[in-house]
Amino acid sequence: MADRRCKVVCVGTTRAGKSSLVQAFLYGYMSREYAGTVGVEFHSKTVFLPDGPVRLQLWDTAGHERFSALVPTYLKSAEAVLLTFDLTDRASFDEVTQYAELIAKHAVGLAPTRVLVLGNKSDLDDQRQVSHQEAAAKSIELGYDYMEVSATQPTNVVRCFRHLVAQVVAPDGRLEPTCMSRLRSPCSPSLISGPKRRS
Ligand SMILES: Nc1nc2c(ncn2[C@@H]2O[C@H](COP(=O)(O)OP(=O)(O)OP(=O)(O)O)[C@@H](O)[C@H]2O)c(=O)[nH]1
Ligand SMILES: [Mg+2]
Repeated sequence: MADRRCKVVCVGTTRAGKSSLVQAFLYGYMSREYAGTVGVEFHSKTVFLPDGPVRLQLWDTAGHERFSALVPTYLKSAEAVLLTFDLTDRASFDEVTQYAELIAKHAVGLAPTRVLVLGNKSDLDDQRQVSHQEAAAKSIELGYDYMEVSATQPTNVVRCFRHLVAQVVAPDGRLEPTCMSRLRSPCSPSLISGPKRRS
């Protein structure tokens, strides 16, 4: 049983793939059928880090605007945030700025290192509307880290959750050892780190 708990709030435009990423993380697969989240869904899973187990409490919020009033409530007690957009949908990337404003307003004092921007659906490279460089530059400008993921394949799914939790467990901004070694590997461009600011 893990003593340490970490509350992660998933935000982002509707259909960006938040619930699919959570499913892929929890079960290793996702359903292709779209079933929009109604309000918010809660899940939990223990992640084993070098410093010990951490019980992850995942709050998967609905991106549809009719539920937008709920998001601030969950951001208020977030210890970490996954901000997902769809790489094949320019409009969802444009909303990253609005979500960053929401985070700044409601997750008061949350260090930017505890926010990870995810460009999802990297498997649909031929339909991509946002380049890796542009998304990484925007994330760095906001002080956030950036990673490209695919819930379908899945690619980088476990890694993004582990990276985020490691930021909470080691708030000095250093990456957990497994991430450090991967940063030197050929897949390293998938994780771009923003400047390490403290709250
Ligand atoms: N090709 C591809 N499709 C994906 C991926 N992730 C999600 N999808 C599809 O995108 C659609 C939306 O996925 P959801 O996970 O329901 O999106 P959401 O962000 O939770 O949406 P809301 O609950 O409305 O906020 C579904 O049809 C998924 O099958 C991915 O990595 N690749
Ligand atoms: Mg959902």
